Amino acid sequence: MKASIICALLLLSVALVSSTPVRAGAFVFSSGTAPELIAHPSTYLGNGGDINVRVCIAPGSESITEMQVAVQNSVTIWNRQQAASPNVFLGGNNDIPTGAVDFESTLTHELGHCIGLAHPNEATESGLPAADRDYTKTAPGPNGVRDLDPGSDGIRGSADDLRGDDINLHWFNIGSNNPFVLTEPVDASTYSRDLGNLPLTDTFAANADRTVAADLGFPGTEAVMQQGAFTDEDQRQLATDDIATLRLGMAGLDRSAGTGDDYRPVLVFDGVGDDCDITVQLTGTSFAFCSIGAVPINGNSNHVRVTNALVQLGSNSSFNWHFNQNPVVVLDEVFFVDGFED
Ligand SMILES: [Ca+2]
Ligand SMILES: [Ca+2]
Ligand SMILES: [Ca+2]
Ligand SMILES: [Ca+2]
Ligand SMILES: [Zn+2]
Repeated sequence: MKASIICALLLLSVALVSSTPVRAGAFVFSSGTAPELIAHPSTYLGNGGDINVRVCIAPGSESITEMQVAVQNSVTIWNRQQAASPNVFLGGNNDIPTGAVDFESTLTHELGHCIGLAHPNEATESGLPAADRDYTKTAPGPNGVRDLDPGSDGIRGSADDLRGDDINLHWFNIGSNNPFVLTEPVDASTYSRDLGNLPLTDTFAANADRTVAADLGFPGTEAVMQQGAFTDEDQRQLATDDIATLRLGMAGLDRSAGTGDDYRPVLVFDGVGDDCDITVQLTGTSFAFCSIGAVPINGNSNHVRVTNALVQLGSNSSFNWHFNQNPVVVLDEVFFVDGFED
């Protein structure tokens, strides 16, 4: 039996957007009062092109030497934007010792938070019991509670869920409501969180959870941003939902792909230091913890950029981390074909 462990996502503040802490959506800081909010990496100021996002290891971290390859791999994986299916490898299908937790898989999830992505599921911040956390990310809506009915297929988070007045926060592709298929161009003409844009037979946005994936014909696949890690689990490659959400942000402030404000985040590993956009530290007793703030871009309350991102993963004495030492291949060509080829 695998033990499930979960990361915490601490949203420190959004200056001028909300004076109180808000819950995460498919984009961090989206909420029932700001469901359309899109969060961008810290260095996006509304101008198009490549934007560098520097990633450092904190000088006071444990295991600085051991984590170098894994940190660089996570950086490469986000830059590469290549979806894999399957992308979940358990037990004998990975290089992780039994009982160990994969540092690289966990860090890749955390880096997603640092560049604006939230959990696509009703994660711990929903307050729901573990069994219900595979439902699609929402705000409770007017009745103040999350309405949870898995529908006739019995699968939580699938397209036939009945969610009452819950406010959907998960962006879905308008044509298919399938988080494991990418619809081009990725922008607000093809992706929506308005349930009125669902296919006629669907009642809610489908989540990118592994059970839903298997039901849709993509076994062994799950969004990296889905909360919940297991021992002896390799989830080092992104799924389509991760990339679609990131690319929706990359369409820029006008939410239209192919215009001048489009950008591409380029994460840059900058060694050991404390002046980076994202700092990674191994310390403490919490499993994995990501704290971020955000500020509006150009006074636009529906677009924020993440600030001061700090990732803390728990100490080796509390967690049995496995540090991957095999560099992933950098495929430069996929970066530049048609701008944003996946
Ligand atoms: Ca293993
Ligand atoms: Ca269902
Ligand atoms: Ca509700
Ligand atoms: Ca644009
Ligand atoms: Zn998380």
